[in-house]
Amino acid sequence: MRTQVAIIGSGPSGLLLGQLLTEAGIDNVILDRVGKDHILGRVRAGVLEEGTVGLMDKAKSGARLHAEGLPHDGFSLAFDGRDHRIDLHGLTGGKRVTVYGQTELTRDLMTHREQSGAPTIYDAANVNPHGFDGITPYVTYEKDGITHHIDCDFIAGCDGFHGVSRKSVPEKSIRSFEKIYPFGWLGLLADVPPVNHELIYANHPRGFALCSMRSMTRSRYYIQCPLDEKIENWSDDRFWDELRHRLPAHHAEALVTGPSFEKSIAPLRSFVAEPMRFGRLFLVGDAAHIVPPTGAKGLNLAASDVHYLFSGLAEHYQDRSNAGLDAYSTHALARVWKAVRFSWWMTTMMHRFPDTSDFDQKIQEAELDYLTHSRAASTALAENYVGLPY
Ligand code: RFL
Ligand code: PHB
Repeated sequence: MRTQVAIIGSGPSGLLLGQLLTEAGIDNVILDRVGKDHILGRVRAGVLEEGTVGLMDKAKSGARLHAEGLPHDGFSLAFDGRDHRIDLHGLTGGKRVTVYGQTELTRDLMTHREQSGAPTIYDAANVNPHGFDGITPYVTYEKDGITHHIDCDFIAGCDGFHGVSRKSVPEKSIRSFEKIYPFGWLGLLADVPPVNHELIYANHPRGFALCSMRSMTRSRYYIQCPLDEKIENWSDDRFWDELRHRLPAHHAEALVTGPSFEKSIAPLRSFVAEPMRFGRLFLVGDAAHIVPPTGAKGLNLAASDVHYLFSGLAEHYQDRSNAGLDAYSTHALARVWKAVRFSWWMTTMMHRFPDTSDFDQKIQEAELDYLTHSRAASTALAENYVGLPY
């Protein structure tokens, strides 16, 4: 088999890149080691920047997102028993975010890909990129006991943090930067109306909490937990009690509870691999970088990587110029590091760290007080939250 771009990974970055390429008349094949239902079963991101929404439109996959996504003009920071609203719309000159689940975005891209007839190979075992340091790269995979071979011009490594693409690069050619946080997030999904019409990020002496949603009838809640916490120790009742403790009283009283249908623990990490290009192999999204979810940036960074790579590939095929591809790593990393900084800062400001000294605690309180009372500081937060330009 031969294609122009072989894409490893059928998560949001692989699917979005694939759809943009297909719309531009550039052949591509997507390979994933698992099946469609497995991918759609992952509950992850919920907040989309305007740039991400724009890319979904460009990929002709944005119709349902516009019909069902919830535009949010602000969110609350809760601490000291009170709510402080960050007016995203007012502080950024009219920008907003859209609350729409990653699962739904992925489903829309998959549906559109099926309609366009572009090939996706699910349940492909032992996917491996080869020859990307030369001019004849190819990808091999196994399916039904047979080894297959796909010749291509370029390989896009969209295979997430645990994927094969980054690991295929010789160690001496790649540098990584990492920070592990001493806690995780315990998340729950339930078909109950959200406690507030906007998101609430709460800093409480018992730990961080986040009230998010997927629709006006489906809520997504998170609480900070120790890294060694076991999911089986958390009944729904225990989760709801703990969440109530961490919210200002008026929210705790308004909280509607019900049976959960998903509960999981995610560790928090910041990670960046540099560079993001190795000859004809490009790393995209979580394959190249991870951020803690506090700033809602992971999926949005995957989308901005896709923007830079798609522009470079379109330029290559349509204008016979490699300028965009040559600049991919530099352009993508400049935006990545700003989002890594923002996510680290939000995480540091909103969580309780096990080794916090009284001094550190006072600094955190002063920061929150400054942030919510200074228009300049709130603007910097809002500008980053709605997404830096690309
Ligand atoms: P994905 O989604 O991990 O997809 C990678 C795909 O590659 C496949 N794969 C392989 N295929 C073939 N061969 C191999 N060897 C392979 N290894 C892996 C996998 O099966 C998979 O299908 O990466 P991608 O596409 O780069 O997308 C990144 C996003 O998923 C991620 O950044 C976000 O979910 C992060 N994130 C959030 N981002 C936001 O922008 N806003 C949010 O509100 C937000 N909340 C979150 C989050 C992530 C969370 N968790 C659990 C990590 C909340 C949470 C709790
Ligand atoms: C979510 O809805 O899953 C979500 C929202 C905001 C975040 C992280 C996760 O910062």
